[in-house]
Amino acid sequence: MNPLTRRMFLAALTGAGAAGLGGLLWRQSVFAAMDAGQFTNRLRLPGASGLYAPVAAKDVKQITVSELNFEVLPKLPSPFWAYVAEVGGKRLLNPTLLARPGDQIKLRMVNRLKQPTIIHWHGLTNDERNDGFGNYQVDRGKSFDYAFTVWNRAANYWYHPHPHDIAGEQAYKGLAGLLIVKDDDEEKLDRALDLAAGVTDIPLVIQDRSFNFEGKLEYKLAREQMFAGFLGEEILVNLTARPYFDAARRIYRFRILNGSNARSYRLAFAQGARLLDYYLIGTDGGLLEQPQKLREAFIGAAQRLDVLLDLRAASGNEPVFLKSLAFDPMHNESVDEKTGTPGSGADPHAAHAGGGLMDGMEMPLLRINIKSSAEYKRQIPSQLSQLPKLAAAAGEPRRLTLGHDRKGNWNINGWRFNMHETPVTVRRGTRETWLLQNNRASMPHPMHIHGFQFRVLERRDSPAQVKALATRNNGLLPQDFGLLDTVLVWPGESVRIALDFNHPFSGDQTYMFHCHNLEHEDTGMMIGYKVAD
Ligand SMILES: [Cu+2]
Repeated sequence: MNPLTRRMFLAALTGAGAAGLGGLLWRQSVFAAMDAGQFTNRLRLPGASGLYAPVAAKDVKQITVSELNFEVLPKLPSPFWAYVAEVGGKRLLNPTLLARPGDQIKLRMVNRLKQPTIIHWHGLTNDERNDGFGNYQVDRGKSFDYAFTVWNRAANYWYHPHPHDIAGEQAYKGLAGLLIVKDDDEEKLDRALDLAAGVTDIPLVIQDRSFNFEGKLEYKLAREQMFAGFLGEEILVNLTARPYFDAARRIYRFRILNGSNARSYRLAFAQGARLLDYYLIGTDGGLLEQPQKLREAFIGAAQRLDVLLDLRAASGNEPVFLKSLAFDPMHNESVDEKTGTPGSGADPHAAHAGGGLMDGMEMPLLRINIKSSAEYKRQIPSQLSQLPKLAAAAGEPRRLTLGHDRKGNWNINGWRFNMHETPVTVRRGTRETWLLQNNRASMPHPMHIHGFQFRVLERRDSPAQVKALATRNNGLLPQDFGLLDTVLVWPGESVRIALDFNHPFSGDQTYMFHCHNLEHEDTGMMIGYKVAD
């Protein structure tokens, strides 16, 4: 981090401590920087080798989980952990694995870290062994062989570490890659819009990070961050700080992954004060049936939003910024203060201020420069794909309440993670409705289920900033029309989801259901659940 940025950061923190003005100070600083054109680092894009390089997943025989050096900030090498694959004489870091439904993936993970690890294939339907979670982690120097079929539909999946208690640190230090499954619908869209991977069809991995004075990645959790989750002081896109991207006046597809440990974003494309329309075309589980026109959307940790941005709607050549709009992640706090917050360390307000750059602050993420270009006449198709029919279960839902104890330990129904227990059992082939209820005094929790994708049926008691984006009377957001593996549940909110526990694996299978705020996961906001055969 350059000294100017550090000063701005300190100013923001001091402001927060003195009068709660940190947000304002930080915002002013960032926008001053933005005006001065400080988005001067070219956005990293997947190339033929190196970071995010695309490769057919079935051609990858080995992924070595490695410690290496990587210039996250320009010319400042930092210790960095990466999934390394050698394919066709090329060395790939956190490769973008490409597959089609039905592909067989067989690869060996070799752990060269000095601690245990395991890879979780986020969003994919796998048997428990191939799903990859803490019970299957392997020690340093050991390896683990995966062999599975891609059962899921085309979508943007991803892979990341899932060891016990240390997933947050491992993901933070660099371990995360995309797994993109494509099918005929995807190719139809490519043709309709003349999209090309890495050029006009671009992954955007959003992650917040902090750096020490040497520009090295720093993961230090203050006590408040054990509670709130890690919040970094710089937002990186594709591991690029203050990135820019030169674009033509045409339609772009952005496959957005929130790869942050804990932070949520309220994503918008802005030209000056004007927000541009964009189109949500897909979610965690792939394409929606129809594009949904929006101006903003929330994305919680681990979620994916697949969007189209039509830069023909931008005026002049003023740059467009992808930014996160301001929001209040803990809108019930004021009520909380009257009743008194529970226990030391469990004060959401303290947690709120403890991070580097507060959650919910308005900030620019990526500058898009509009360059003159050849005429482009394509239009977004009105029909994209077909989703599996939504089949909800009858009867009472299974209730899962998100809260914390007096010591500030997050839990689900009062349960904290115990690797020897599976407090929930469901039967293979059955359908269930789960009611995810977040306590009033809480944080937004991005709840992730392993093994299955689900549909959202209803949102109740959503905060006003969320309700304002609802498009139907059961409170559903545009992204709730798609298949999801992670859903953001706001303080005080109740979200009903429909699950279909139908899968092709015989025998009992154990999976995880947890908060994807990785510090929450690591400190126990996770349960095992069993799919009984
Ligand atoms: Cu959480």
